[in-house]
Amino acid sequence: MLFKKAADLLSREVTGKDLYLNRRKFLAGAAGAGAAALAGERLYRVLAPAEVVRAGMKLDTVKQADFAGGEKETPYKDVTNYNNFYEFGTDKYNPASEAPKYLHPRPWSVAVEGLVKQPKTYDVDSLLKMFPLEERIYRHRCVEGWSMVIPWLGFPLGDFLRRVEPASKARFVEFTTLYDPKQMPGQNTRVLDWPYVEGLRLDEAMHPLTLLTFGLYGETLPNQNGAPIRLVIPWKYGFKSIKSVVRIRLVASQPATTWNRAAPNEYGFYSNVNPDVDHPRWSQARERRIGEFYKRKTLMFNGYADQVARLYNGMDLRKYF
Ligand SMILES: Nc1nc2c(c(=O)[nH]1)N[C@H]1C(S)=C(S)[C@@H](COP(=O)(O)O)O[C@H]1N2
Ligand SMILES: [Mo]
Repeated sequence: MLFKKAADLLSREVTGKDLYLNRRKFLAGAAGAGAAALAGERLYRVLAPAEVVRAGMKLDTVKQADFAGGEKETPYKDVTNYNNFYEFGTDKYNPASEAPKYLHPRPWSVAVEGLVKQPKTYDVDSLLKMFPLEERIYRHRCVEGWSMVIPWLGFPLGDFLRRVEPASKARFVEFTTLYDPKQMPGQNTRVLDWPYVEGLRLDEAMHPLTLLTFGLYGETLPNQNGAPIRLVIPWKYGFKSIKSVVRIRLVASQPATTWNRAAPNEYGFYSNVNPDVDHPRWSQARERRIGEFYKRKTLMFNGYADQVARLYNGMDLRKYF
C-alpha cells in the first residue's frame, strides 16, 4: 500500500539511529493537540489544523542512501518551518503558515511536452508510482548562506526522462511552477515574474543525483516544501530546486529562468554551489547549517564534486556561474 494515514506514522519503525526521532516527537505533539480537541472544539481550532495538514501521508521507499557523509539531519521542525517559497511570501516563516491554508496539492497534473517522443499529462500519483521511491539524504545549500541536511523521497528525474524519450534536438529542460494566485497568494505581488521557472541542461537533468521529489522525512511533501512534486538538485543553490511543478518541457535552447531574469548579474543559469565565486553582494565561502552557531566552509559543488565536476569540464565557472 502506498499511502497510510498520518496516524500510522506514530508506529513507524525507527530505521536508523535517531533517524525519525525529531519527526516522531513532532507528531506526538500533533497527536496531543488532537486529543485536546476532545476536550473543547475551540482549543482544537487553535492548535490542530496546521499540524494535521503538515503531517502528510507515509510513503514507502525501497532503499535509503546517505549522500551527506553521515551528517545529522536538520530537524523536521526546521525543514518545514524555515522555507523560501515566494508564492507564499518572502519571510522564511510565511510558507509554513500560508501554504497549508491555500495550496491544494491533489488532484494535480504534470504536463510533459516539447521535444519529447512521448508527450503526456500525468496525474501526480501515477507519476509517483512509475519508479521505486528512494530516501536520499542530501545537503541543501541556499544561495543566501544557510544550509540543511534533508532526507528526501523520490527517484532520479533521469529515469523518468528516459521513459518519455527526449528527442535528439532536446538540450535543456524547463520546469514551471503552478500559476494560480488563488492558491498562491504571493503571485498577486510583483516580487518575481510568475510563474516561477527553472531550467537545467539535459545532462544535468539526467544526472543520477537530480531527484524528482515527492516527499521528505518519510511522508508526502508538506505544502511549504513544494507539494506535491518538486526538484532537488543537491549540487546547486536551492533556488534551482523548483517547487510545486506543473510542467516539464524539453527544449533546444537555454530557457529563461526566474532568478536569472530578475537579477542576471547575481543569479546565473548554472548556479552551482561554488565557494570560490562570490555573490556580488556577499561571500559564498561559508554557510550556516541551520541549528549550528558557527559557520562552516562551503564545499565545491556542495560536496558532490566527485559525482558532478565532469559535467563542467573545460567550462570557466566564473563566467558560467
Ligand atoms: N516555485 C518556487 N520554488 C522554489 C522557491 C520559490 O520561491 N518558488 N524558492 C527556492 C529557494 S530560494 C530555496 S532555498 C528552496 C527552498 O526549499 P525548502 O523550503 O524545501 O528548503 O526552494 C526553491 N524553490
Ligand atoms: Mo534559496
